[in-house]
Amino acid sequence: MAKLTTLHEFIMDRQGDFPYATGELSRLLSDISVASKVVSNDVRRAGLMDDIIGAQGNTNIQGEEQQKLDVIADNAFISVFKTGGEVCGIASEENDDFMPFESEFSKGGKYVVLFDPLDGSSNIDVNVSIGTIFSIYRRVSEKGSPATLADMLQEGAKQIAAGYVLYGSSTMLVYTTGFGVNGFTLDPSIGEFCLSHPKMQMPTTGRMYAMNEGNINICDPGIKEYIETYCQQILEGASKPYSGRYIGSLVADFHRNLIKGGIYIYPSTTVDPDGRLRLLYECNPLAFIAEQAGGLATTGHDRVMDIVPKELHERIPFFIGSKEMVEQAMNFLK
Ligand code: AFP
Repeated sequence: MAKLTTLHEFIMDRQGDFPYATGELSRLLSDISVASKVVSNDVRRAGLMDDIIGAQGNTNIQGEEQQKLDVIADNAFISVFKTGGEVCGIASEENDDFMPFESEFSKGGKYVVLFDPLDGSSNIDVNVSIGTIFSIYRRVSEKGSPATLADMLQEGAKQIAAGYVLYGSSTMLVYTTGFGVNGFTLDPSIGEFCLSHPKMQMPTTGRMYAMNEGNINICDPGIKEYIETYCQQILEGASKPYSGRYIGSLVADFHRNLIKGGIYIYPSTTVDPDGRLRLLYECNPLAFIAEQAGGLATTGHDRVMDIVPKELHERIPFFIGSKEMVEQAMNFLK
């Protein structure tokens, strides 16, 4: 068997991509991998443990019912960020406000992390793939002081790194630091993420579309037209229409499209006029990965990573995936 490259080895080898690197980003990425192994372990045995599965009994700021695993995952990540020393504050989908870390040790950290600890958590009880999505920015506030809201509200184009962990048929960590996208599969026998998907590229087009089509009559009619014209017809040279594939876990739908080609659409609707997905925790990190892999992420009109965020839990309409497919869909909205 060929020697496997572990995530840790890979991160260390890549430190040279940043000429003045001090190793903090490398340590932060390693910390994320540690927390994700803890969460993966809990996800894998959720069905057996009453203290892991089911609703927590609270709703989060989004008005969504929090699952016990949402809270467990949130705490696992916050705990590694608080104790690592590289991060001066975080914002998470599960918390109303951002969290500046108060210790002297953390105040010296130069990064902030914004994350969705468990995306697709309504799928937990039915054993369908879920994931963690994260985004790392360099702080804009002065080092040595607590993190501020301005540290959190930066355009996606300023991300230093972004990634996700998919708790699927295997656990995978996929990330970028702006030098391409690489994917690592957790080998449970050695407890290490190992490089399994080097230099990931999203096909420029694909044959799968993901949308909650229950919303088809409450969104821009251009979307229905796009789906009827491109996705549900037998196009020239094809033997059948595209396949509709909607998991309801963005991270899982995105991962499939990253590998096989496809488009994910969550437009604004009359029920959610700003869309449903969160700019800071879901859209920006996946947009960074998509672009690094040759894909595209827009609101249907504008590039996601150019949006200047106005608030922490801001939502946007989201079109992400294979470049040609996203461009085609956008043409119907003009
Ligand atoms: P949850 O994390 O609250 O389950 O939300 C999942 C999500 O943000 C995204 O992962 C899904 O694609 C989308 O929402 C599902 O929304 P619908 O249930 O409206 O289709």
